[in-house]
Amino acid sequence: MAYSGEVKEKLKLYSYWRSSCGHRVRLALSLKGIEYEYIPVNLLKGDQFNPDFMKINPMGTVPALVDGDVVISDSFAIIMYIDEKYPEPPLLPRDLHKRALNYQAASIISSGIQPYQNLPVIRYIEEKTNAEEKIVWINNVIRKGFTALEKLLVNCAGKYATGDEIYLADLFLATQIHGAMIKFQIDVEPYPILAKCYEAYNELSVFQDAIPAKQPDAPSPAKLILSSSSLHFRANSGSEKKEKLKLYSYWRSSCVHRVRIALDLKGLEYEYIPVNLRKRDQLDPGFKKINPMGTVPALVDGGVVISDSFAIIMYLDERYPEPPLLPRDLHKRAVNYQAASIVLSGIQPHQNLAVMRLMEEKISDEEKTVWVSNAITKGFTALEELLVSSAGKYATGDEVYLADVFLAPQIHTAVNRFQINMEPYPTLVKCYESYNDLPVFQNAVPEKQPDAPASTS
Ligand SMILES: N[C@@H](CCC(=O)N[C@@H](CS)C(=O)NCC(=O)O)C(=O)O
Repeated sequence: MAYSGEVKEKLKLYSYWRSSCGHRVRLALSLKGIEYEYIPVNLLKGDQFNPDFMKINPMGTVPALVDGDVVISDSFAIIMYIDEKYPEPPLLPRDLHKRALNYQAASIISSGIQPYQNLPVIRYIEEKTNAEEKIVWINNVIRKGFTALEKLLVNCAGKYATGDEIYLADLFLATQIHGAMIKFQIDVEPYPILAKCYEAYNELSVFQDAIPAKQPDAPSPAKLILSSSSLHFRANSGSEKKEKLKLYSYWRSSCVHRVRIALDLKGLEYEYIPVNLRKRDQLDPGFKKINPMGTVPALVDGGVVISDSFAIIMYLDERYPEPPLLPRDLHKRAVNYQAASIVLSGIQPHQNLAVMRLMEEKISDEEKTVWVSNAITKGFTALEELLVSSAGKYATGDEVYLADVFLAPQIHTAVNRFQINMEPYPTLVKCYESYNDLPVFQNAVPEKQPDAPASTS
């Protein structure tokens, strides 16, 4: 496959008509007015495992984007890259709190819903249980996510998710709602804010054109006459407050582990508030007011409440810019986003406590172990390939960046909790050794947290 060449070559998007992740990227490209070549990858026929495609995306998933010499996979990473390379119109508002809400909504979908409704996962559930259980599973996952999104957006939605302009959250929301309704027949009536946003999206030609049924590889593309409509983008400003940070944490959670590293790298002090996941404190109504997804971490910074490690870390990096967690170089930034997102949405959702409990109950303890180890192996193989050419002492060179903040906890968990053999991943091992030399990383490990059982320290 020829994907390197002139810098000004037309962008290439590897996509599958039905993929909600590809759908997000199509929207981003169209909103930016960027033309691209659409290259279909038929997921049903297994084209994603073709060795040529695996060279482009070692995770074997769509979307993947080729922009001259830059090859990026993972919709989150691609969209962030597009927004940084082609800044107009912006996909993130200026106001830091509103930006964080956008990151959070996007991440609820990319790591809290989509990984669980992904084709291999639902095929597996059906195979190991039955078609009925599969439906229950999909319904639960989507309803949990939609309930959290509805609560998250209640105070900020306007015509769209975070006001009257289209931003990142809308790209993720539009595609997730579309998939839920069309693919899984989910009724959105219980989610009036989401339903209202969805109606607003459907009035815009950019959204109308990006739907799965209109893609060149869709089985019978519906040809509609489109009306053009104009979009208005405005940056927002807001006030910020300075108060002591509060981190809701559980010692063993790899998601909070990432945030502790980020806080320590920034030299920020914080109050540690334990949420005992084993005792199901995360489902307590009081905590669910802080994070409607019922997961840790959650961060409170004065009047700003954010959940989801990715959203929190992006917020911290924007609010407290030194030292930066993202390099200046756009390609290197994209590699950081991609590595973080492989961990965030490609690995961690599959080793999450709630999922493992469910697997134990519905399938078996043994299958659960195989499941987790497959997810980690697949992710680590992709990370190894992604980072082999960029790594120095750390994942993308000799400075610690976002990728490292996600990598260190994931490797720590894999080694200490799931006994994964790291021999096939020499780049990851080298990075892990470098992290272990740094006090910031040493102090953030689960075993050193105030709520860790005494036996682990
Ligand atoms: N994408 C979210 C995932 C959060 C998440 O799944 N957290 C886990 C701990 S690592 C949790 O709280 N699990 C409890 C549960 O699912 O009940 C993030 O990065 O914050």
